[in-house]
Amino acid sequence: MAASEPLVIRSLEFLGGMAKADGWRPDAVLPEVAFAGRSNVGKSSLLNRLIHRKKFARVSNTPGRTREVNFFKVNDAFVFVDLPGYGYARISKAQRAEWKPLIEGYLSASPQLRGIVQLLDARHDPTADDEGMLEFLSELEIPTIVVLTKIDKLGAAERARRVHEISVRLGLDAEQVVAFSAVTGEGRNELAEAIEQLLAQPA
Ligand SMILES: Nc1nc2c(ncn2[C@@H]2O[C@H](COP(=O)(O)OP(=O)(O)O)[C@@H](O)[C@H]2O)c(=O)[nH]1
Ligand SMILES: [Mg+2]
Repeated sequence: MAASEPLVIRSLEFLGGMAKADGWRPDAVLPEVAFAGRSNVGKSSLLNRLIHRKKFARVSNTPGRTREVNFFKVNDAFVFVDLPGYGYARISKAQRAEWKPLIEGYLSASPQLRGIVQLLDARHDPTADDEGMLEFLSELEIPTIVVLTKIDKLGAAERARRVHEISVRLGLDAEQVVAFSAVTGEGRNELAEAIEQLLAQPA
């Protein structure tokens, strides 16, 4: 029998969106893993690759939902949470200031959260917002997986250098950092295994 791939997705159900820091969210019953990153970092593309479904991005990219926290039940066993992308230069200052309280509101209302998948663009240094987010997660002692997206855009030498640089800069071991490409699928199974490990932890 062929080894099965990690995190096989059998079902995916959109549960709804949380629009305000103290707003509605689905009952926190199942274990949750949340996905964070600045706008355009490749979050929708990563989720499509991870889940082998287009539904995730279709819902999350619907106008009005892009600035919400969106909840998806997977395999009737756990919940993936798509956090709003932050730091997009073309949105207004007021909209820019919205994401932080909303993400904080989500984090404080989520006793079943097992960890965060934090996306960073492999080609760029972490932004001030990225560093703020990572600092915040580490203060709250939330287990965090760092994913470097769009790794296909770098050559072999460059990518090794970037993985090293970014892990040193963030004070992580290189094993805590997953190099990922939504184009080639590289890193999909490594990320899936890391998520399975997060989900297996107690709350
Ligand atoms: N080359 C390459 N392009 C990517 C990758 N992931 C995303 N992109 C591109 O980056 C842009 C933003 O991606 P998207 O998934 O919508 O980002 P989001 O705003 O974080 O959801 C799109 O033009 C994607 O095609 C990747 O792994 N490799
Ligand atoms: Mg998106």
